[in-house]
Amino acid sequence: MGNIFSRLFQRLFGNKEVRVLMVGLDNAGKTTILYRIKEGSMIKTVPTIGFNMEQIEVNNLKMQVWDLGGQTSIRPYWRSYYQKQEALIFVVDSNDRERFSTAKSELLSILQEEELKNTVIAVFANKQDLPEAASAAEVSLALGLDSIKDRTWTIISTSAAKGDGIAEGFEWIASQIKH
Ligand code: G3D
Ligand code: MG
Repeated sequence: MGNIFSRLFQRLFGNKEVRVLMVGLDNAGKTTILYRIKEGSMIKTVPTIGFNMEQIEVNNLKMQVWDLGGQTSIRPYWRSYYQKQEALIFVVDSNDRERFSTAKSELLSILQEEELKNTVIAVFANKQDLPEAASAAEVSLALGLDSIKDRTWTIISTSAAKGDGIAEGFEWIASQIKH
């Protein structure tokens, strides 16, 4: 176990790839998105304990995508991954209106992290395949994205279940990082 982790960290620190940090409340769809972009197919996910990482290439840009577990108990550990992240993906379950305000607080606290202040932000309004899902515009309003003035951000409609929007989201990130 420790060995796997130390090899991962070696790879992390010895690597010149761009780092993308994916966060959001539990059940938003982070792990599904990660495997969707990696494999192009949906896999059965388990709640993330700790983290998952996948290396992908988008428009000739190599990325390490980190999926950090969303459980409240491990959120304090997110901070260890913040350094040297170039992009942030914030995943929202668009069908979970009851937790939009919790998601908003979470996003606001992440935005205040000093180590993350230079990241571009892509909000994924996920689970758009569900009939009652809030639109990206509604999610944007609920999260108060318009009040983010000092960062480059976008919101993208995604369905990790169907694969919609995921590639577009990562392509937006790649284009922003190349600028
Ligand atoms: P997390 O890593 O953010 O905690 P997961 O979230 O990727 O584990 O996904 C949580 C649940 O939501 C999973 O369902 C997963 O299949 C589902 N899910 C993820 N993305 C979508 C989506 O775009 N549409 C729909 N309809 N479901 C999605 P289970 O049932 O395995 O818990
Ligand atoms: Mg997960």
